[in-house]
Amino acid sequence: MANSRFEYVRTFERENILLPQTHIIIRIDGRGFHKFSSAYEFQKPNDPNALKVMNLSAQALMKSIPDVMMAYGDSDEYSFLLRKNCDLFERREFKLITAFSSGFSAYYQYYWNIVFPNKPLSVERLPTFDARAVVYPSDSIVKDYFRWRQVDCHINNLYNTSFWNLVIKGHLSPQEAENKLMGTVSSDKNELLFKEFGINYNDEPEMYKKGTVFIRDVRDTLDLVPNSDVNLSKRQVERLRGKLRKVTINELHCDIIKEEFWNKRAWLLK
Ligand code: DGT
Ligand code: MG
Ligand code: MG
Ligand code: MG
Ligand code: MG
Repeated sequence: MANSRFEYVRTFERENILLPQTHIIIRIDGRGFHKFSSAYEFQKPNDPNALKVMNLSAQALMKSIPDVMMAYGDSDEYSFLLRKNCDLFERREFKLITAFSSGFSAYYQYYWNIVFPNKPLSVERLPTFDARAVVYPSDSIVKDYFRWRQVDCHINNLYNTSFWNLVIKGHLSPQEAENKLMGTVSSDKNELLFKEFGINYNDEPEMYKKGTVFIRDVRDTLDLVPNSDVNLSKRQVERLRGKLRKVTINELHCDIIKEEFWNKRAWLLK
């Protein structure tokens, strides 16, 4: 672009460069999905097809950005873990979060039309997602981050499963169901589900209880991910990204709280 006397306006632009050699996690979350899910009549408490749209979108985004090593999601949210040393968009925060939120929103609309051919999206209520990026300085905090999201998934799912059984099968009003659950702990809800509705919470689908995990499974090519990118040329980094792009992405619905998950997949945090 030719220099012009207007060029100075560039000096007003600001970048936030995320700290190098730290783990970046980008979390996207559906905007106003409380209303969105009721407008499109999602099944309660979990709509398997709506979750499928979320999962297909997360997987597609992960495929298109080889620096994403892992994704975890439930409800209307997904968290994406970037390779520790990755230099995607020179780690510019705004570029990262806008790319993830717009990318995810585009995939969501694409897959919605495939999964719900009989529920066209209305221009008045389109699905969009916000995004935030956070850097975490240590492996243990990254693990705790994902544990936090999975515990949140569990607590919400147990509550929602109890709540909607009380309303749909127990014929309580939403207010009555809320009052009944007030002050209850997990064991109370497990007992209520079993005694009143014959539901053993443990038998609920794993995807609902644990959420969905996607991992880029470099198990067989462990040396693929270098300990540091510092000495890699631009070409070497591109070659690495090309190789990562080809690695299989596996879908899991497993416990990510126990140390075992992380011990088995040390490359995720490399
Ligand atoms: P936000 O994120 O501040 O823009 O507001 P919301 O309304 O998106 O709130 P959030 O993200 O805390 O909660 C997610 C909402 O989406 C929550 O009301 C439940 C709803 N939702 C997500 N997945 C399902 C589903 O599979 N079935 C049903 N019935 N609702 C769902
Ligand atoms: Mg929210
Ligand atoms: Mg939301
Ligand atoms: Mg949410
Ligand atoms: Mg441009």
